[in-house]
Amino acid sequence: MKKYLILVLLVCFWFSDYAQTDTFSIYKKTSVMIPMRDGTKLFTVILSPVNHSQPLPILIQRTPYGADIPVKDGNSFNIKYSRFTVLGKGGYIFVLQDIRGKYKSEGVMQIHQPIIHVKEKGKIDESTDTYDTVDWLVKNIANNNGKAGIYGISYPGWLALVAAVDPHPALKASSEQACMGDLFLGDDFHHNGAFRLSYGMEYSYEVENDKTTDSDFPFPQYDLFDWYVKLGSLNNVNEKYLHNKIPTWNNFVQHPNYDSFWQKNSTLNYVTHPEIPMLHVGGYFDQEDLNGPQLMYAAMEKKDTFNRNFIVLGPWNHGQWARPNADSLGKISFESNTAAWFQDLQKSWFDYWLKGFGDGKFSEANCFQTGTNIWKKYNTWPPKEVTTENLYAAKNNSASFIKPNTDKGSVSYISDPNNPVPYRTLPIEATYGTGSRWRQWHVEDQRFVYSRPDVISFTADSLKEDITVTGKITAHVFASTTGTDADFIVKLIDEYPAFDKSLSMSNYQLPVAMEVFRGRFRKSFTRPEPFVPGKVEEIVIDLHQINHTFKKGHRLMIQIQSTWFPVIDRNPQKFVSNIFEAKESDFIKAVHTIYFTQKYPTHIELPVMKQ
Ligand code: PG9
Repeated sequence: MKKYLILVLLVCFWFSDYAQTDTFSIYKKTSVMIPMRDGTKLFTVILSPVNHSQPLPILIQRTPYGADIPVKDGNSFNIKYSRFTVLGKGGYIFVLQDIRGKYKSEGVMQIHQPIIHVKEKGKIDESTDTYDTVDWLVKNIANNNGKAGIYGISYPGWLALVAAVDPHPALKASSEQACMGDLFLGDDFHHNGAFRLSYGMEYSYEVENDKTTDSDFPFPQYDLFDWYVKLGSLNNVNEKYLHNKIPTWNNFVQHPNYDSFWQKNSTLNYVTHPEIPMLHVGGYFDQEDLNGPQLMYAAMEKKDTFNRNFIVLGPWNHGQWARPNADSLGKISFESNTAAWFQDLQKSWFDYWLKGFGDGKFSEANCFQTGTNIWKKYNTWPPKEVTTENLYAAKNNSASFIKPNTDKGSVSYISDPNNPVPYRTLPIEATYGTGSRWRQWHVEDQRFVYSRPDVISFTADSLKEDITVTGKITAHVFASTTGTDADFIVKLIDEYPAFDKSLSMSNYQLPVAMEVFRGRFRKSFTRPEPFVPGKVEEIVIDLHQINHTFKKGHRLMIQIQSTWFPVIDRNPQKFVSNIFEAKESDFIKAVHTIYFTQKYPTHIELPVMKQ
C-alpha cells in the first residue's frame, strides 16, 4: 500500500503546476509532534490550503507505513494529481500521522492491538491516540471549523474504524476502507484457520524488522514457489531466518487455534455500533481484506438505530478505489472508471457530515454489479429480494441446479503437500516486490490449474439467460479423506463462452468467489479435530458477498482443490497439534473424495436476484 502512495505523491510533485491553480489547490506543509496522554509524541503532517478565509474541517489519515511527504516543512505545493485532488476541492485541512512506534513517531507499535481502553480504564490504544490527536488539532490548527473526519485503507482503514470507538466529540464521520476484521477467520493472516504463509511471513517481517522503514525479506531468488516448498517445516522460519525476532511471527506459532489471543483481537470484540456516521468500503477482489468491511458493516448495521451506517462494494482489489483509474483489474474490464465514481461519492459523504453540504440522502448500499458492469443501489445489504438456489456438483464433472437423487456419486484426487497447486501462475514474486502480480490474482484465469489431477471442476451447461447472484454465497462440501487433516479450497467460477465478444476472454475462467477452509476447524475454530479416515463430513465455507451477473452463454463452475500455495501453508494432512511445529515426515499424500449424492450433495448456495 505504502509504495503505491509514495508513487502517487511523486507523480504529484513532478507534475505540480502553479500556473493552473484552482481555489484551494495550493497547500502548505507543517509538521508537528503531538503529545498523547502518556507523553508519547506522534509525528504529524498538517496540510492546509494557503490563504483560506473560512473555517475548514480536518480530514485525518493515520498510518504505520510512513506519514511524511516529500515536501519541506513550511513549503507549499499543488495538490493536483495527488491523492488529495478530489477531496481537496473546496478545501479541507489534511492531517497525516505516524502511529506510535512507526517511522517518526515515538513509542512502541504492536500490530493490530485490540482496543483495550473501554474495558481497562486508563489504558492507551489507537482509539485513545486518535482522540488525543483530534483534541490537539481542533485546539491548535488555525481556522478549523471544529469538525474532523477520518479515513484510510487497510491498516489505516482499521485505524479509522477504531477511531470511532468512544470518539472525540469533534470527530464527526469515519470511513473504514478494507479494514481487517478478524485475522484468524478471514483477513490478512488466516482464512478459516488456514495460515497465509507468504503474506504472513513477508508482511510481519516488513513491518517489524525495522521501526523506521518497511523491510523487504531478503529472498535469494525471484520466483519464490520453490523457495517456499523447500522451506519445509515452518519451524525453519525462526530457526533459519527470523530467529524469534519478529513478534507477530511468534504469535502465529504460539496461537495456532482461535484462542483468546485471536478472539480478543477480532474487531467484533470491541467495535459494536456506529457511534458516528460510518462508510464501509470494500472490494470483491481484495487480496488482503475482503472480509473486514463486509463483516463490520453487517455487525454494525444490526445496531444502527440512527441510520448512519453505509457500505460501498466495488469490483476492486485492495485499495483500488483510491487510484486515479479503476476501469479494469487484470484482464477484466469494468467499462468505466469505478474509482472516479467512488471518489465523488466519498467527497459528497464527507462534505455532508463535515461541511453540511447537500441533503444527506445517501443510499444504504452502493454495490457494483460485475458482469453487467453497473452501479446498483440497495436499501438493505444484502438485498432481501433474492431466492436461494443451490448449484450442485454432479457426475462426469458436471454441475446443475437439480439436486442429485442417487446414493452413488463421488470423485477422488490425490493431494500431495510436496507438490502443491500454485495459487497463481508462476513466477510467485515477493508479495510487494518488483513486478509482483499479487494485486490481481483474485481475477486470474483458472485454466492454469483446471487440468491438474488434484483440481476437480464441475461445470454446468451454458446459460440460456442471465443469472444475477447478489449477496452472501456459501459452499457445502461433503468430503472424506484417507488422512486425518485436509484443506478444501472452493471456487465459484464464471466460464466465458468459447467465442467471447472480446476474443481474448474466450473460455476465461473467472473466479467470482473463492475461499479456503482448514478441515481440522470444521466443528470448532477453538478446538481442532482430526478427520476419521473414510468418514464423510460436511465442510461449510463462507465464500463472502458478491454481486455478479453470469451472462447468457456463460457457464457456472465449481472448482475444488486442497492446496493453494504458497499463499496458504501446506496442511500436513496428518493431524498434528500445531502445524507450525509439524515435522517433515508429517507431510503425507492423501486421497480426498468429494461426494455428490442425495445424502451428501456438495453444492454452493446462491442468492439469485429476480430482475
Ligand atoms: N492488509 C494489511 C494488513 C493489515 C493488518 C495486518 C496485516 C496486514 C495492510 O496492508 O495494511
